[in-house]
Amino acid sequence: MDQSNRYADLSLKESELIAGGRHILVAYKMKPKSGHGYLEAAAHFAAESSTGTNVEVSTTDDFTRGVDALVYYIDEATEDMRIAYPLDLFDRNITDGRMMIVSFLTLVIGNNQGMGDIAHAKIHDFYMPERAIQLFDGPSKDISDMWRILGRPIQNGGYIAGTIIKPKLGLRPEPFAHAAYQFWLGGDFIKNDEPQGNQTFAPMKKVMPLVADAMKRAQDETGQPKLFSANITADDHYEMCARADFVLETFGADADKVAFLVDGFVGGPGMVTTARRQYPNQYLHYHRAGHGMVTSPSAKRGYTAFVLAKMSRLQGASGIHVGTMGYGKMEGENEDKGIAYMIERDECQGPVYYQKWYGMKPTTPIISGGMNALRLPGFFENLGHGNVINTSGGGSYGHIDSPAAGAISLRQSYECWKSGADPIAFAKEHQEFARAFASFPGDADKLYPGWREKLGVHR
Ligand code: CAP
Ligand code: MG
Repeated sequence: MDQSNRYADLSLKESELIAGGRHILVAYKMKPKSGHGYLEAAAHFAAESSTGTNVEVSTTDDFTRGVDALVYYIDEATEDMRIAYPLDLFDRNITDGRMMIVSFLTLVIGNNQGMGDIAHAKIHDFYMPERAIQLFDGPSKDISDMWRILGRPIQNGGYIAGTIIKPKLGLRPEPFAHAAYQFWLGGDFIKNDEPQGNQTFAPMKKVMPLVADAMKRAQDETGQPKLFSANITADDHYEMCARADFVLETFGADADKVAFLVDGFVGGPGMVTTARRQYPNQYLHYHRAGHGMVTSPSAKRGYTAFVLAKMSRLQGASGIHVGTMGYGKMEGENEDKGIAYMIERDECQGPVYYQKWYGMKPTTPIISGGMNALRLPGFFENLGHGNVINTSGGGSYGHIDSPAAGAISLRQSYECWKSGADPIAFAKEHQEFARAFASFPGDADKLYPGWREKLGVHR
């Protein structure tokens, strides 16, 4: 059945839909299966994603038609399809009238992912009107809270040098806490690796008191505050809260220096929002393991990493991983810097839509995955600033001198870029940075050819 009379209106103007403020707009790359007309398939897609199904139902009335999602733009050649969703379609909390990401996902990327007449469809951008921005929680804490704790200016406070405890799994409580202590002697921020929780060989109740003690000792030793992002991910929100409460109690007077890490893609929006609402005083660290299954450029369904990050700001993530923009080990490209800009600015042009955030707090871009001191200068140059949290696991624990030297090499790398110095010249004056060349010779050969001669390293 061709539903394009009802679920498509190509005369609608995007600028007017935006000015009206009563629609959420979603831009897809959509391809119908062969034998299906583009507009017909698009209209069926909008029907399934809003009020309809594949046939007319007798229970439809005029009000129903008023909340239909409407296809307002198509370009078959580029697979572009844009749909306007009336705000009233979206589920609102009975407790406080607020919006929820789960309802957004259910409609805009729900049943339409399994339709028989659609070859594939993927969200590349979406636009939220001001009213919707008002109805999402947004972050309660942001990077300025971390800068404040670190004793830095709360604007432009700069690079936060972090790591992930490595090995990823297999450290028992004492070696785990020792690894943390060693990094903190040189760096600011440590996160649990996302699989680290309450394994039998490293029970949280044994590990966390030792980590809290390591933090105290490192603070005493260096005279600087330290930060720890504790993984509280769990299926059961009571379990998640039990972990969070235990961590806060354990860190005691240092609990303000604790962030909570939630593996939000595998855990889902409920987990993110529970953490956001139960612990508004803690920095919420959104880890996104698994996202590649939908966000990878090779995936033709789901949504992009840009969309994931944009949703995380609405949900209230204080920070989210945004990849390394082609400088690390995970998939990504230089142009992914647009992801960082969208979540950290108050207004920003996305791939399709210009989004205003109306004062919603920013979400920190967290840079992670195969990074080290040698790769960072190029990364900062591409991004144009260093107001990020970076976690370099291998890049710290792989430094040949020590994890503290690894941490210091990261900070020096930022200073090198910030001062506009030539990395080789800078290395001659900065021992830990120089030793990063010998620690990661493969990267050094690639990024700084001739480094051995220039630095006088002959082994
Ligand atoms: C990085 C990491 C992170 C990835 C996730 C890992 O370790 O801990 O989980 O960064 O990717 O397990 O690989 P290394 P993304 O620093 O040792 O590479 O940040 O893109 O979500
Ligand atoms: Mg990890």
